[in-house]
Amino acid sequence: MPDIQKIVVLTGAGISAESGLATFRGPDGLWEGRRVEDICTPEALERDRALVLDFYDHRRRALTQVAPNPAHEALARLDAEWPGELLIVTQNVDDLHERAGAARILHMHGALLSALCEGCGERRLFGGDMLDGPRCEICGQDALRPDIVFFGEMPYEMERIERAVMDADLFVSIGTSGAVYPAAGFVEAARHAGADTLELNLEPSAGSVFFHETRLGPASVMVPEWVDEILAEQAAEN
Ligand code: BJW
Ligand code: ZN
Repeated sequence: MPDIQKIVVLTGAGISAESGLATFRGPDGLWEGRRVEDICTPEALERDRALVLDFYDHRRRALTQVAPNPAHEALARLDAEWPGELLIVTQNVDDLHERAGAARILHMHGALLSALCEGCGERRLFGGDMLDGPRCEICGQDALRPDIVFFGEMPYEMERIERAVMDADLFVSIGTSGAVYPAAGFVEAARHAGADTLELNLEPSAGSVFFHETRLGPASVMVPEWVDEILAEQAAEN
């Protein structure tokens, strides 16, 4: 492998599947018969606010029943031990990367444990239920919604992510189907800018052809193997 300093890791629902959180587009997909594109929109929130708040209240409560798996733990180890630049960009709204100990992470699609006030725009840590829940602590309005990026909304921290992707020496995608943009386009951007690109997934994603290498298997096995490998290579070079 050429000299690698700057790594960007993109994670998706597949990394949390073995912790017991359902993916979106698999046979046991999260929306059971409904298309994610139909419920995860600002229009759905406007049409049936209670349904959407209740859906995310259930998901928030489910977080207490799950724990990080060896894939989250391996990325936290990479974060602790990698001496160069690292950015873990997760599309996931769970907090399993943080609970495993990762610090260099951002949630581009928002977070279940955060509330966004439609009245004043404030984002706050939030651990309870939103349906019949509290008012905004800042402006007092009854306007809290899940701090989740719906279809048609701009993902968080795009400037920072795009800069990291364009600068990366290595771009690694883990457990994502490559069905949702802009995340699905990161591999082409990184490769075009000169990065090595690696995919770790259960099956080839929609964008598999854009990766230099694809390794197929469960994240709990493939991610620790890759982290061991890259840390060993780094140690051998120094
Ligand atoms: C395992 C495993 C194991 C299983 N081990 N692997 C037409 C063309 C192109 C784009 C568009 C278009 N029309 C509209 C768009 C844009 C739209 C979009 O992409 N739509 C597509 C449907 C086409 N995107 C947007 O609207 C985004 N915003 C936007 O584009 O703003 C404008 C903009 C312009 C310019 C620059 C930047 C922005 C917003 C997207 C918001 C997505 N929100 C969601 C829901 C939020 C969270 C929630 O409710 O939980 O985010 S949708 C859902 O999909 C969720 C996920 O983060 C996201 C991606 O899913 P993911 O993680 O890939 O999961 P799966 O289930 O699809 O795949 C799991 C994978 O894991 C599979 O491959 C399995 O094989 C694998 N796996 N077990 C390893 N054990
Ligand atoms: Zn407010």
